[in-house]
Amino acid sequence: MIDLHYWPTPNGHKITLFLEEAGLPYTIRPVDIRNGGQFTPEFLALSPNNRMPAIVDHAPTGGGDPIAIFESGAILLYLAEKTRRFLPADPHGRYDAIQWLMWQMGGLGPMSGQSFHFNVYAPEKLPYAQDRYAREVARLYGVLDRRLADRDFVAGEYSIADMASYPWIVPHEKLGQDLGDYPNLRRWFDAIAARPATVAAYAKGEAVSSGEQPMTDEQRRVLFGTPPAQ
Ligand SMILES: N[C@@H](CCC(=O)N[C@@H](CS)C(=O)NCC(=O)O)C(=O)O
Repeated sequence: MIDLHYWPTPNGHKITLFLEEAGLPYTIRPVDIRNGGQFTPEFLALSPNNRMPAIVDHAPTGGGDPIAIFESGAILLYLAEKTRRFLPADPHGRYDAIQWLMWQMGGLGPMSGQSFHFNVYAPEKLPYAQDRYAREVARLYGVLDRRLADRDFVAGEYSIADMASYPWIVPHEKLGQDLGDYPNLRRWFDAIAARPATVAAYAKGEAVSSGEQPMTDEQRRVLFGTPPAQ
């Protein structure tokens, strides 16, 4: 019913987390971003920003033609509205979840992505960039830790706000962050990691691409340099 255009990165994991929790049938269509899968005309027709994830729902809510959606936050909202799950119905809870989803999309995700890049991928070590993003990620971890001080999940019940943030906390060690400094975040992280749907979602990712092999020069050019002509 749903095609998921996907590669096992944090933004990709967000969507498998939802689909596994909801038990929706889906087919993974791998987009190998190291080898240019995001630049094919077929994928760009779905996701003009040449970034995965994207979905095509062949049986959209209300019927009609298949619907294609890119941007992981928009996909999570769509799936939550389609299934009426993982997004509270009352306005207070609903906008709690939505504002923390936006917080992840605009803050935790991009800052962690830059921190990862300068810690792991950058061919030269740039202490200014590493420190700048490490400090910002630490600040965001602190925000999330305080939010979780008096509730199990970001918006009370487990929601799309948690599914959006969790995959970006997974690489905390590579970002030089210590969850021991954030006890509420640590408890939340361990609780989500133990959910059967989380285990299943990450196993799906392993089946698509196992682990991080060193990137070739050509793969670095594709992912971080000049893209092929579109
Ligand atoms: N804001 C986008 C970001 C998606 C994104 O950055 N995807 C990365 C992998 S995590 C990607 O497809 N990269 C391909 C490229 O940089 O060419 C979302 O949340 O969906």
